[in-house]
Amino acid sequence: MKMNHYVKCVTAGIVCSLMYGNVCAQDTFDLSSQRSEKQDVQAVPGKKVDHKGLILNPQPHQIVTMAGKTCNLSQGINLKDKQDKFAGYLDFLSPNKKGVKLTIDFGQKVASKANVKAVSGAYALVVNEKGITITGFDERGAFYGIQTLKQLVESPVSSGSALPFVEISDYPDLPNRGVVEGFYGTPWSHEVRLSLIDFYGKFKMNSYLYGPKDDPYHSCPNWRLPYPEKEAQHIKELVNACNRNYVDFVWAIHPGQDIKWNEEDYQNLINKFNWMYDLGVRHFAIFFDDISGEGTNPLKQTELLNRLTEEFVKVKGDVSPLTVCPTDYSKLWANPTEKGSLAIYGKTLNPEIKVFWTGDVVCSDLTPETLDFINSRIKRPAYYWWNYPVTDYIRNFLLQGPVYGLDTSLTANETCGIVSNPMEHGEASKLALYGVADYTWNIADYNAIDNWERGLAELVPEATDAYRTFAIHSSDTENGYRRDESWETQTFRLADWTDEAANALEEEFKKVESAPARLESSCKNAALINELRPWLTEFGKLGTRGKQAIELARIYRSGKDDALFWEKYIQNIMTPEDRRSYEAHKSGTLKLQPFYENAMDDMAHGYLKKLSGKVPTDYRGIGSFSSAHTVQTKLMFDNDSTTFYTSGIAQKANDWIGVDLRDVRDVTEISILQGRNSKDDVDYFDHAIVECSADGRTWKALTGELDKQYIIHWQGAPEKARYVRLKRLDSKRTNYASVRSFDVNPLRPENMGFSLEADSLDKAIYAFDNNLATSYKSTKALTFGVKENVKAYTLLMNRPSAPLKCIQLDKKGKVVSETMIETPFARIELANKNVAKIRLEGTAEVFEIVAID
Ligand code: LOG
Repeated sequence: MKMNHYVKCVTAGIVCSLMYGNVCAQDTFDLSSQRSEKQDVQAVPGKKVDHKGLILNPQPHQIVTMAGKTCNLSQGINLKDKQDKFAGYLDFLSPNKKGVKLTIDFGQKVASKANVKAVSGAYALVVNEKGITITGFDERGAFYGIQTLKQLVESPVSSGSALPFVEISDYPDLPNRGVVEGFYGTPWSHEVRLSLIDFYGKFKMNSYLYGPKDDPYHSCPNWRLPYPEKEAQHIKELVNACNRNYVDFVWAIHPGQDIKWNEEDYQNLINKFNWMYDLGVRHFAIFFDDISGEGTNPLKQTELLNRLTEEFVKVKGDVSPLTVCPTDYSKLWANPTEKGSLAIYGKTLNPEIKVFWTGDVVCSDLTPETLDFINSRIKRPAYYWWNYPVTDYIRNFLLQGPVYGLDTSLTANETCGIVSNPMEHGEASKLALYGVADYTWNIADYNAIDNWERGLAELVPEATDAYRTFAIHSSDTENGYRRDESWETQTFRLADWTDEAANALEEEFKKVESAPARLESSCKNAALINELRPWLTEFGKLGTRGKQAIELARIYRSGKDDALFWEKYIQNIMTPEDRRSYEAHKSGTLKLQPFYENAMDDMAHGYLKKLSGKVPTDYRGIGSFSSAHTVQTKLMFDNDSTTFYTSGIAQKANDWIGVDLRDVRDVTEISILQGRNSKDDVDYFDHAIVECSADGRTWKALTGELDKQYIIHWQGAPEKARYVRLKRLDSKRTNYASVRSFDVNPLRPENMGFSLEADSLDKAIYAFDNNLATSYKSTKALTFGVKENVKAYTLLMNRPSAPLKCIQLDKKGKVVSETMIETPFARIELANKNVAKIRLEGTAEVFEIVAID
């Protein structure tokens, strides 16, 4: 299981502009109108480039094309494989003694003649009248030259056989580039791993660290045991696949949770390494992340690594230097002092050992500052473990956005390499890895948007546009490591409607609606579609309801037909089951779903206000956190104490979470449930006060100081207020803040002002709460007393499965009239002044019974 500290960790890296933080200083103040869907995410840098049909990834460092001249491959190639290594890699070309000469060679001598940079993986590829020449600095370099040649052949510019004359001189910026399978959750399948290893080779990534948290033989409890036969066979195959792709297969062990610093466990580790060695493994890592207890001791950790270096790595002779993930892998909790474990690593750890770092927080951007911090302590360029596109902390999301947040001025002097920690969905992770491959190879030229555009086409050439539609709206995390999403789509609040904006958005929703079918029918990568499918299903539904929200808004805006509006409105609301399915596989959380939510809510509010003549009680969340003006706050008002609103960032001085009652009201009772669960939760204000305000500027305390109180209740003489809030007082706590429910003036059967008889009285009040967000499912009969001066009722229901009997009764219970109701929108005219009660018989979901005076 994931460690608890994680929630704390992801908080600090998110920049948050506290819109409400200084609200008191503003002149005009209307919290509800400010409640837009602004979110604090960094925009994606870069723009799409016209590559003139020459698509190469990673982007080579130097490429010179000679216009108009081409090399004709239709006769095949005559291979001069100087060191007899690559015949098996050229299946994209056909051999022919009379064909174009393809010379492949490598080694320092030939490389220096061909001006190839002296780093592993560097190569030159020349296509000219003499034929094709690939020169690698080393064998891996020559292999990379072949990969570039293959991409060149497959590029549209070559139309299959007419290669343009080019001179490419290329090399990797960082010595270590690749992937750490280091997530919690279902480890990748063998097939997916094999497919990914080919992908690494194709895009010049050279490192695959094997460390899935939920492989018991990597971690506790079985790290001391050899792999069972089948798994061992698989490891062998992975090593072979990596060797074929010039990828270092780095097998990692995660022993820290129960390691004993004694000779016996040292031998256990050596034994395990030897077994892995026998399976072909030549690269090893030790991960000390996410552990507690003895295992975290940095002196013991470095002692172990140094001893393994002497007694295992050097003794074997063909094993490369070790890699380690320290327990202090993020600035968030790393002890920065001389006595801290990072400084101890710096002083004592063998300088050849690579040390991982995840940045300022667990999932964070790669910046020169964070590398300064770590490198000055560990005394070597850190190995960056980028926790993207990993989703083990948000398993209901799929991250399909561009790779960005990696500084483009960095060099190998600051970082020895970068590995991405991907999603448990291996195929769906390829889009991000396509970007990581590009960035780590050629940092300064990295163009995030352009890479993403090329990646989409590379992965789903048959339906790139549909995949793009899905991906652009499936990028953000909603909470945690925020990513831009839907950046080409303009959404709006109903009050800002223009036909032009509405039509454009409607078109986009139609594309969203049709994307799943377009992908299902065209995309040839079945494994990818299998991973995407649950999200695609929800995505299509989101498209439909968004589109329908716009159609509905047109009816709403015309204001002509209340019955028609209601018919269409109920067809477009999400049932609790709809919400559960959407929650489980979310996309469009930054703009599309909020548009839908806000549009439906705004219409419901305006519609009910028009029918009832009163401001509806669909209260809204407000607060100091940036997420406080988003639809996420609705979870405080859903009458479900298992769902909660969470700040999504660390709490700090003066933070608050509150409610906009949408009108100045007499506040007499407030009930708040803090935290995500009932006890021992850390995500709450442990020192707080409840306040209210009529204007949002001056606040009046309603309670005293509340200490460590999850359940808060206040009752008192009426206070005129529009806003109520729970405000944090002095505290050392830096966790998120979460609220499960925030009830103001909760309705009760006894304070309704009329009699009520129903199967479930506490739920029957939802039919009279002047709020369309709640409803009551009546199964047999609902009977309510008629208040004085009421002339009629408007009934707003879900479509009834069978007609409903509406019986009007006098004081003595005698039937005055009986009618049948068959439509969801119905008006009940009182038969005469003696009618004292109304009984609705039958099964119906009642949203609201609106009394008309
Ligand atoms: C774990 C990692 C996990 C990631 C993202 C590291 C070094 N370790 O907080 O296994 O996938 O966060 O949730 C981690 O990042 N710990």
